[in-house]
Amino acid sequence: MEQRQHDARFNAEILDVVIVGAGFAGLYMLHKLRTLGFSAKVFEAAEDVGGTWYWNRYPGARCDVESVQYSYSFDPALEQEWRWSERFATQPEILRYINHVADRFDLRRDIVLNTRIKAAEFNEKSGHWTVTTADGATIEARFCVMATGCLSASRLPAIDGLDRFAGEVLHTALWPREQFDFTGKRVGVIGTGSSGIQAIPLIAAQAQHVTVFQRTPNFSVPARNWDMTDDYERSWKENYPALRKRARESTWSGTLYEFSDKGAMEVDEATRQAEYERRWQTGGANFMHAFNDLLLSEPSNETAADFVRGKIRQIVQDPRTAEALLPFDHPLAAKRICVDTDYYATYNRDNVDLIDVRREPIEAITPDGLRAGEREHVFDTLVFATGFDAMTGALNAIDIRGREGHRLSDEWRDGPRSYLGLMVAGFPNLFTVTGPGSPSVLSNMIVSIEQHVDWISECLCHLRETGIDLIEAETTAQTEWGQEVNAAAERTLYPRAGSWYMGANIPGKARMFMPYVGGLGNYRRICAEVAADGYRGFRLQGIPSAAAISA
Ligand code: NA7
Repeated sequence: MEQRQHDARFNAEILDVVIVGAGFAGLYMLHKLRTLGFSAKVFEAAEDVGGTWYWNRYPGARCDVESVQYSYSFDPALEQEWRWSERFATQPEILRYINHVADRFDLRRDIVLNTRIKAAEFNEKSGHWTVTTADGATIEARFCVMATGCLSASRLPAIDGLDRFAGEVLHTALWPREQFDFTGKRVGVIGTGSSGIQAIPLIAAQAQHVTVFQRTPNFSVPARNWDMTDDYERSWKENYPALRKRARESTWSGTLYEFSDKGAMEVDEATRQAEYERRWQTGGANFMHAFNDLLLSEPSNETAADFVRGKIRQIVQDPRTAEALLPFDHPLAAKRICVDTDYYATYNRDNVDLIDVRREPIEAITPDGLRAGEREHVFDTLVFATGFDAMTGALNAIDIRGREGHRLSDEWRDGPRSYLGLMVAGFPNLFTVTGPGSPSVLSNMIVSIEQHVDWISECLCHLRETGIDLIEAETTAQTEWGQEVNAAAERTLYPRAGSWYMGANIPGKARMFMPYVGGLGNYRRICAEVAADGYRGFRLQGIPSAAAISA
C-alpha cells in the first residue's frame, strides 16, 4: 500500500478503512477489521462512544427489544460475562455495555472523539476516499464505512419564536449529560412518539406541571419490565448459539418472540381477545405477534388496534382526554409501536394536561412559553420529543461525493436508492451499515449491524485476496433492489402510515418506504448468495492509474 504524508494527528499513512460513527456499528466494524489485519480508525462527533445511546439520555430512555437479545453475539465470552439487570435495559445500562465493549476490545486507541466528519470525497485517480473533519483536517482511506446510525440526526420543528423562549429548551435526542432536574418546573412536551411516551411519565413524576402537545396519537403497549432473574438469564446464556441462530435466520426481524401460526380472523372473537389480553399482560412488542397477519391484513390489524383503543378508554379516566389519545389515522404498528411504562395512566395525574395540536395548533413559541389555539401556556422548560431525520439525515448531513463529484444528497433527492442497503451506485468503496434499503430499523439493530459488518468484512477480504481495488453497486442491480424494497413494503400495511419510515415526518423529504421489510432471514440469504455468486450486481475492478500513482 502506498505511503503518503498525511494529517499527523490521525495517521501518517493511508488507512485501509475510515469508519464514521462510534455506536454499535462503528465499534464492531473496527474490532472486526482489526482482527482481519486491516488498518482502520473511527471518527465520532460525540465526546464518547455510544452513538444513539450516547445522545438519547432523556428520562425513561430504554430499549424496546429485550436486553438479552439487544446485545452483540460476536464474542461468546462477552455474551456470557455481561449481566443485564432488567428485562428491557435502560439507556445508562446500554451505554455502560457499549463502554465495556470499547474497553474490553481495546478499541479506544483507534477512535478519534469530538470530531465531526463534514465531507467525504472519492478520488477517481487514486481510488481513495478523502474524509474531512469539521475543523478541516483530512484523512485518506481506501474504503469508507458510514456507521452513522439510522436515528442520529435529531429534528427540531421550525416553530416561530423558538429563539425567543427564555427558559430551557431540551431535545430528547440531545439530552444534557447531567440529568436535568424538573422539580418545581412547568414543562411543555412536544411530541408523542416512542421518546415522548417514555419520557412523559418520568417528567410528570418530578415536575410541577406537564402539558403534552400531541399532534398524532400513537399506539403504545405496556413494557411490563422486570428485574432480570437468574432463571431467565440462564435460559438465554445456556442456549445463546442456538437462539441467536434462530433469531438471525428464521425470523422476520432478528428478534425472537412468541410467534403465532394463525391469522387474527382464523380464531373466534373470544379467543382473539384472550390472546391480546394475555400479551398485554406479559408486555412488550410481543403483542404484535399475537397473530401472524397483523401487519398484512387491515381487518386483522383493526382487531388489535381496537383492543388497544379499548385499553386506553379503560385506563384514562377523563373521557375527553381518552378520546384524544385514541390512534385513528394509521394501522397499529405501521408507525413504530411504542412500549411504555405507565404512559396512559400518567394522564390521570392532576399535574398533566394533554393538548390536541390538531384542534389547537401551536402558533408560536413565546418568551414565556407557547401559544396554541389562541391560548397562552407558561413554561419554564420546553422538551422537544420530535424525532429524527431518520435513515438518511446523518448521511445527507455529510457532503458525500462519489464519481464525477456527484453528491449523495442529490442522488437521493427523490428518496434513498441503494443496492441491498450496503452500497450506492456511483460511490465505489463506500459502505453504509444498516443503510436505507436494508431491514435496519425494522429489525433488531444489533443483529442487522453484525450481519452488515460481517458482510462488509468478508467483502474486503475477498478484494484483498483477489487484488481488486474497487467495488461498486451496478445501477441495474440497484434499480431492481429498489423495486424489491418497494414491493415488499406494498405487501404490508406499513405504507399506510405517514411515518418516519416513509420520510413523512420531515417537510419536503421524498416519500419512500426506506427499510426493507422482506424479512431478515430472507435478506441475509440474499446477501450471502450475492457474495457467493462473485458479488453479483457489484462491479469489481482495478484502478487503471494505480501503477502510475504508486510509481
Ligand atoms: P418520532 O416517533 O418521530 O415522534 C416524534 C413526535 O413528535 C411525533 O409525535 C410527532 O407528531 C411529533 N411532532 C413532530 N413535529 C411536531 C410539530 N411541529 N408539532 C407537534 N408535534 C410534532 O420520534 P421519537 O424520538 O419519539 O422516536 C423515534 C424512534 O426512536 C422510535 O420510533 C424508536 O425506534 C426509537 P406526528 O406523529 O408527526 O404528527
